[in-house]
Amino acid sequence: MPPSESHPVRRIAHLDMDAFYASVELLRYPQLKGLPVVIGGSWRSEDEVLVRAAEAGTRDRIPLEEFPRIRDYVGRGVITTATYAARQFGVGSAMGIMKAARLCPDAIMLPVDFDEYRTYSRLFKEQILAIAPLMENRGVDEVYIDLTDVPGGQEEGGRVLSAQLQQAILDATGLTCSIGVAPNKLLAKMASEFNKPNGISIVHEADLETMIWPLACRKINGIGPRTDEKLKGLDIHTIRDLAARDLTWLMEHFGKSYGAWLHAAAHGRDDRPVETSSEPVSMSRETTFGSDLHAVRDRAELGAVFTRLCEQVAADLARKGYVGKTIGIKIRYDDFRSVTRDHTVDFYTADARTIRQLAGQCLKRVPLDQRIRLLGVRVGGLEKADQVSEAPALYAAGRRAVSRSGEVAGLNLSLF
Ligand code: TTP
Ligand code: MG
Ligand code: MG
Repeated sequence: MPPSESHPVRRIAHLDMDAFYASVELLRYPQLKGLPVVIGGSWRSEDEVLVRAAEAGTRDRIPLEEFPRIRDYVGRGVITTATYAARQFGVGSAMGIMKAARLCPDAIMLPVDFDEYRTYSRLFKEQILAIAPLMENRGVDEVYIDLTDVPGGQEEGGRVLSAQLQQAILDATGLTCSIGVAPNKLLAKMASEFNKPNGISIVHEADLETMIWPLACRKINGIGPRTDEKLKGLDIHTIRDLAARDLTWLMEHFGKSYGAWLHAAAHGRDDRPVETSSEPVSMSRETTFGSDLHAVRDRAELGAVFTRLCEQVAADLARKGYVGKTIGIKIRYDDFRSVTRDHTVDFYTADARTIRQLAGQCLKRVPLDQRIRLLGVRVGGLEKADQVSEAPALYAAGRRAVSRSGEVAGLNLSLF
């Protein structure tokens, strides 16, 4: 259908906060502006200086030399994010702290404060909603916004309204964000990265060949590392390469539905609506151990951690009013290899013991002869608790009987 006054061109924005966790921390410590700062790691004695300053109301006056530095960190774990100054050293999200310390030893390292990030997340989203009510939550620091019918949303392809959104967010929070506006979510998501930080990028349908096709396939949200490897093996590197393959060929190599999706994505086609009440699809908890644990030797400790993770996920579900039917685990070994296993049952649950039972079954399906550095528990396939009927207690009781008899039968797999 050609655009007309009653059917204007879709203008979809993707808005993503810049270096979000780090930028929120910089609001507390403005003296760190422009410096390499990373966020991550667990609390340690060096962080006491931050606590004392918070109590005394002097956070913005902590002298630079008193801030904890990454080179002094001896624990493990990964960085959640880094300021743009730190990124110049090659430091970034999900990087091991040890590696980051080698790349930029002088970087200041601050512990994470999720409550604070959630507060700012709510705050910036409220600003958007006041201007453009069709907003889809995509996590703590990003949203899609349908600008199509918002007054001024079509002006300069959405640039005018985007600037207004940036200003409103900056005024309310002191934080900057980047916005991409395009005919759909797929392209908007890519566009929001074009001019980071504090940028606006406008992509029209006609810009596909010049702005999108030169990009690596991996830039498409939905092409993960495995597909990317496979594409490379087929000599497909850029989105242009992908667009050059025909539909049937892609369906032969990637299956009917994924092949068709790849074809559409390469041509910039995506009609997914902006979903205003986006619900979470899963909830998870994970923990990285202070030192690697062994499944047999450290069985008691691992078992206790495992139970606690299940209880935490159950509490998260209860607090948010969800139940789920896919229970999964994640393990990262000492060589950084990760495995996940999940299991879908035919009822919904938010019960800690049921989750523990089912997650325990998943655990039996992974090799446990190697040391473990991370353990995680996840519940997916979520529904609102008041929309479905739950049968956790009954199931948990039945399951216990099964696992007891399993042990009697000599199935020595139930490690936890
Ligand atoms: P991102 O939006 O991916 O990153 P960012 O906001 O830090 O930086 P950018 O300017 O490039 O958007 O993620 C938002 C927050 O989510 C980030 O500040 C920290 C957290 N996060 C993690 O904890 N681990 C991760 O691997 C990633 C990618 C993000
Ligand atoms: Mg971001
Ligand atoms: Mg983001």
